[in-house]
Amino acid sequence: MKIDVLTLFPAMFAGPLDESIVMRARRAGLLDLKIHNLRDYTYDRHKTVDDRPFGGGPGMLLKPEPLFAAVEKLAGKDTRVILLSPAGRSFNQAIARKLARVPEVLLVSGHYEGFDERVREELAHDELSIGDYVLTNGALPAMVIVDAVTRLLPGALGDDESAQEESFSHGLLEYPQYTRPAEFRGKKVPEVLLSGNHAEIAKWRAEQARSRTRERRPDLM
Ligand code: 9D3
Repeated sequence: MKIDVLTLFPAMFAGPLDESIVMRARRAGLLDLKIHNLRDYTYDRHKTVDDRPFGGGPGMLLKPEPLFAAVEKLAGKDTRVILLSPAGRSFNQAIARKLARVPEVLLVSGHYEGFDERVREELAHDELSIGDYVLTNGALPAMVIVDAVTRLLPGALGDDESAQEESFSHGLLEYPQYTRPAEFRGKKVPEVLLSGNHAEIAKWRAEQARSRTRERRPDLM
């Protein structure tokens, strides 16, 4: 899979995507990730990326010309172009699974200035938010989406990680887990987990997952 990211803050991307499962996927050739600076697509002496909204009002808007130049350069005819903004539909695991099946994606990061509406109309196939809170720009959302999608690429997870993934894909929260020691600072591991009775353990875990989900995330049930 090829993912290109267009951003005004390319330096933010150094680090999070250079570690762990994402870096392993990149090294294995499963993910071809490239970060591009929107400012490289400006055409004036001052490298202007934004301007004031027609009709007045607070804030600035990203100008269409650099965005059009960048997207036309970076996106092929089969590239899925996705704007990142607080006004997008909410990213979730179902969207991550769909994106993991798209060969070429271009993530266009906004920031505290919206997009000129013509960018939405002419360039974007979709617009995503990562949740209902206000960030300073779309760089972290872009990294979140790259991370969530990359671990779903075939071969990205090791055998152990894949097996875990399967056993937790029941749509509930995880049951409580413990490792050694069996008693720590006076707190004992639930007896059933030490019993060796696998049917009882499975029953206990299922009940814990259910009650925990009912308590914390009834929306999932
Ligand atoms: C005046 C309206 N503001 C929206 C609440 C403007 C605005 C604030 C912050 C526009 C952009 C931003 C920067 N955030 C993103 O670009 C962004 C984002 C987010 O803030 N939260 C969750 N998901 C995303 S995806 C992109």
